[in-house]
Amino acid sequence: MREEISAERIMKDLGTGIIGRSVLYLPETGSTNEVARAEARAGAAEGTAVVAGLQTGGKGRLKRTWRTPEGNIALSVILRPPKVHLPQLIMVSSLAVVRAIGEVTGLEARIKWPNDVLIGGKKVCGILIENDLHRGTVNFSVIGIGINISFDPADYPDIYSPATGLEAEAGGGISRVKLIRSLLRNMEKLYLSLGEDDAVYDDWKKSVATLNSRVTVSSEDEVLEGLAEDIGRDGSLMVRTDDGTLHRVFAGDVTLRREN
Ligand code: BT5
Repeated sequence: MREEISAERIMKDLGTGIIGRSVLYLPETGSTNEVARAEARAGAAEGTAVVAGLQTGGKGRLKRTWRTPEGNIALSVILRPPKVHLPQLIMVSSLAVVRAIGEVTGLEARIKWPNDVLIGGKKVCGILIENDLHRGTVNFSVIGIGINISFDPADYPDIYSPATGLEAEAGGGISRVKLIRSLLRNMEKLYLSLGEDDAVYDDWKKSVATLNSRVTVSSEDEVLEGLAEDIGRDGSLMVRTDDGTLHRVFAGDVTLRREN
């Protein structure tokens, strides 16, 4: 029997001050990011989380599709950060996913720059951050996180890179409620420590699997091939092409292929 998910079960004794102080649980929706954006526009408090048990119109980056069949997790959190913290939101969210997976399953997950979380080289989570700015200030950011729990990639032949789910990797059942609670707690801890020092950046960088490997980075106007040498505090990837030039690549408009 599938575990029951509810806002009450997610919020009970959660112990966070901001993230998850209000949770909206929808058994089924189009896209939690769309719901969260509407909630944010209507004035929802920072930290409000929208969780769905199934998405019918889940969004990836660059107008791609994200699959959330029943039994998986789609979650979006509304934040209202100062603009200087925007580049760190992907660090906060991807590292929080890595830590939550570690806590709940014991599995070691790694980050594929910019926005994927992998286990054993297979994608287990994708993150889509959407920012709403007005005249240089942030109205809100929506952090959308999709995690595969009970997911069989064979059902989706259109998924182009290797994918997996936590239950297949762990070899047993995973509590979605536990994972969501751990994720919200880890997000809060990391989010609140932004700006204090470089701890979030340093820890995130240690979890990025892309460094020191050869990569192909595709954007609309160019394809770069080279060595991923470093990652900046602004989240940009530094790629050294074979002619010796160092290129700084920003996440927004690129896809990345790791060459093995
Ligand atoms: C992402 O895009 O990986 C961001 C996914 C964000 C999903 C969350 S769920 C909660 C919130 N609400 C939303 O509507 N979205 C967010 P991208 O890097 O563009 O990767 C998309 C590609 O991953 C697709 O084109 C497929 O090839 C592949 N894909 C789709 N569903 C997948 C899945 N469940 N597991 C692994 N790969 C998948």
